[in-house]
Amino acid sequence: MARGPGRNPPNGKSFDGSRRRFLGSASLAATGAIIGGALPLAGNGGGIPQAHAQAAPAAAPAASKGPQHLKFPGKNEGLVVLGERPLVAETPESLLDDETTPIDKFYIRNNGQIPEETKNPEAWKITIDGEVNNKIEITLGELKSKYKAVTRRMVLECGGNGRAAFSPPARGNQWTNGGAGCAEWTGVPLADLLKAAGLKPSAKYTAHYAADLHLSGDAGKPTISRGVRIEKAMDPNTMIVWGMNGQPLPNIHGGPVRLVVPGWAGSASQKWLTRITIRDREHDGPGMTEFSYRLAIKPMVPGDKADPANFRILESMPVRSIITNPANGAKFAAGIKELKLRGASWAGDLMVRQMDVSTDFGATWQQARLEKPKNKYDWQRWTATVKLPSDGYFEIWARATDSKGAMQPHLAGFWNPQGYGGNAMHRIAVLVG
Ligand SMILES: Nc1nc2c(c(=O)[nH]1)N[C@H]1C(S)=C(S)[C@@H](COP(=O)(O)O)O[C@H]1N2
Ligand SMILES: [Mo]
Repeated sequence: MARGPGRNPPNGKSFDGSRRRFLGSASLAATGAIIGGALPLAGNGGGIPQAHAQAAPAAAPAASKGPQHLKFPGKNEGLVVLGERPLVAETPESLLDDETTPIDKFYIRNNGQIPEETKNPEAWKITIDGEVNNKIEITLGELKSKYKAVTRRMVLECGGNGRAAFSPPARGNQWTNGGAGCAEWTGVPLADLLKAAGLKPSAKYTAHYAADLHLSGDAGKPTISRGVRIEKAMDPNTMIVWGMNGQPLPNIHGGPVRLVVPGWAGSASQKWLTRITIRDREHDGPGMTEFSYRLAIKPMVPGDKADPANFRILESMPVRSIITNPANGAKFAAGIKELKLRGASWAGDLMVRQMDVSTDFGATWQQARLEKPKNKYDWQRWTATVKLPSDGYFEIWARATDSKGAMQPHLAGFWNPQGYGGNAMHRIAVLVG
């Protein structure tokens, strides 16, 4: 098969990721040092510890062994491996406690093979073609010298984040809430390049291509190729980036250069970016069709056979919040009467307008203190101090409400075969005394 229209010869060679092992020892999991899996959460099917309940689908035979921790150069061993080939790892909520997610704690999502790191990042080429007046071919070095760089702190979130809460289980990586992170991205607005290229009136949609090889090794098959409506591509927050937290963008996160399309499913944020083709219609690359990154228009019966005609593309991600401290399963000395909580919240293209917490299974709620974002698409950190009436077992529940009034539900609703849009409240269990 010939290479797809937008596919450059890869700038870097790929190697077969299957020859590497990314699993660390299970010892961390066993000690419960990072995630306290030892305390059960109430009401989720007979007191199964949450970590196990979430890994229950048949697709995850490792469930009984507990979380499998990541072993990867430069990465925190608290990350949990959801898949080895392709490599996918999520960040437990308690590791998302930093204002800016450090690179070592940032989640990893690959669909294909991980390319070998390029030896000459400045010579990396990006092409912009399709429905433009002037096709652009630019190296990363030229991009850095010709355009004005900006830095913004923005959330990147996998479209499937929250999927593990669906019942019956939905197909795909069983993300809990850890398919998200918030980093400082440095690069140029994609709009600046599109303006230089000159969009034709027919320009409707983008199509993104990259250098990572398909798992099959077939160079003619894009691993994943998604796109966005031209309005989103022209949003000044949609960026081509080469810097992450002040460092050169690491290879595992798509270095030397990637897209960041904030607020929308992370799959639009093409890593190892080589080409953007402007199309006169919705893109149809791998990841765009049937049930991929799509939600049911007319809500369907959970688990039923789905009809592709009833699906529309997922764009903005739903409102979500996490408790980042304490960790699920934390134990406290007897007699403490209050608990300080910290967390994060975000809402796709929207803002979070209110954050609430409960210590009594949602019978009563208390408003948390919500911080302002640094810039649009930054997450909003929150804090709260809750009183505990006695020693014993408590659950802390957290829920965010977005700027249009939508609040996180108790359950992952609006079931769809690949489990998008699941934004159930985050719950942790704690034990006092
Ligand atoms: N080239 C390429 N880009 C990609 C992917 C991929 O497999 N290949 N995965 C996408 C998905 S599904 C997500 S959620 C984000 C993950 O980015 P990260 O690994 O830096 O966290 O990258 C996106 N960009
Ligand atoms: Mo993703």
